[in-house]
Amino acid sequence: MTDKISNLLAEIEKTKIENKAQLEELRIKWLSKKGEISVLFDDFKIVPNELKKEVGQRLNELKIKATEKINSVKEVFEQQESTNAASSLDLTLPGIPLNQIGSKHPLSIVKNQIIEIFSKIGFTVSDGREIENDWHNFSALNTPENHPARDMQDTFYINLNPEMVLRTQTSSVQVHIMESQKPPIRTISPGRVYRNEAISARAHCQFHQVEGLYIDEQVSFADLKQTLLYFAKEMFGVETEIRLRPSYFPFTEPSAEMDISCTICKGKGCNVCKYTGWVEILGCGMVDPQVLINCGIDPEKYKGFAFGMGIERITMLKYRIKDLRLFFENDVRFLKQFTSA
Ligand code: 2U9
Repeated sequence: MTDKISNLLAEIEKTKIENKAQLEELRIKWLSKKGEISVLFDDFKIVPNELKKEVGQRLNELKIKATEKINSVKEVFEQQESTNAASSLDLTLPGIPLNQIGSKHPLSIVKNQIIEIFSKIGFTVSDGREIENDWHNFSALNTPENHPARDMQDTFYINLNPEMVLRTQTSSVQVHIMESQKPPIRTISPGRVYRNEAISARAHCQFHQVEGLYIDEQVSFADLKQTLLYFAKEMFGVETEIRLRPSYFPFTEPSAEMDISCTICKGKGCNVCKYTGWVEILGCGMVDPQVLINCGIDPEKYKGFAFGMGIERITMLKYRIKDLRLFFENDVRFLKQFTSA
């Protein structure tokens, strides 16, 4: 028995393990349940009592040596593997493409289109604040103290300062421009506005507008009409027709609402145009001389036209979206339909 132990110890010490397969082979040979060391432990039962202590110690020593050899070689192989993997990693390779790419929000797509259309005919883009004072949001725009738009039911007032509101129209941006710049002024102001409305498929407490303003020495209603015809054809297709209906706004005189020929039925009549052949898309008019005076511009010298549209309305018409709430819910099933746009 002691000879067998000595021979196996010598074998363990001198054996060179070259690869993982050989390592596994030797682990089974030496240390498995039916391996050579287990067989020796089984034979230990028949060792005479007076030798049990010495043989037992040698047997334990053998088992420890075999286990240490197997574990240390295993560790070396594992280290070699991880350095090989690291050195074969090419960090300059392009990334793996993801299937789920992001998409532009439909309101951004349409807003950018509107900006592009007007920038082709010389309109700049003006940005402004969303929290505005009473003067820029209402008074300068000829909206009197008792006007229903100023009502708490329609406008969000800032609790700490009743002079301040969440802007209800982006024309407030253009009041700032008129106060600080000399005509000619040709600008559009896209942006978010707020109104105290109950949320439904057709109304929301926040939406987006593009308001336009052109002020120069000789600006006429004909210029307004031609500009808006150009816009309608660019936005909805060359075959699109427009019509203007008289209307009223505190900041323009005369004022009008503009319809386009229904893009869905081409004027024949459908449920989108309520069988009229026409769909309203914006409001417009000649800037009221009092608004020019309010902003420090001489109405004897300068005239101007202005228009305003809701981006949601244009987007709903373009993409046949029936519920305004979809724009604000961030539902991926809705948004991913605009991936290619
Ligand atoms: C200045 C003076 C006048 C902008 C205009 C409208 C008519 C209009 C609405 C369309 C749908 C708002 O989003 S909506 O509810 N807008 O009908 N907006 S004229 O008039 C201006 C702008 C700036 C200094």
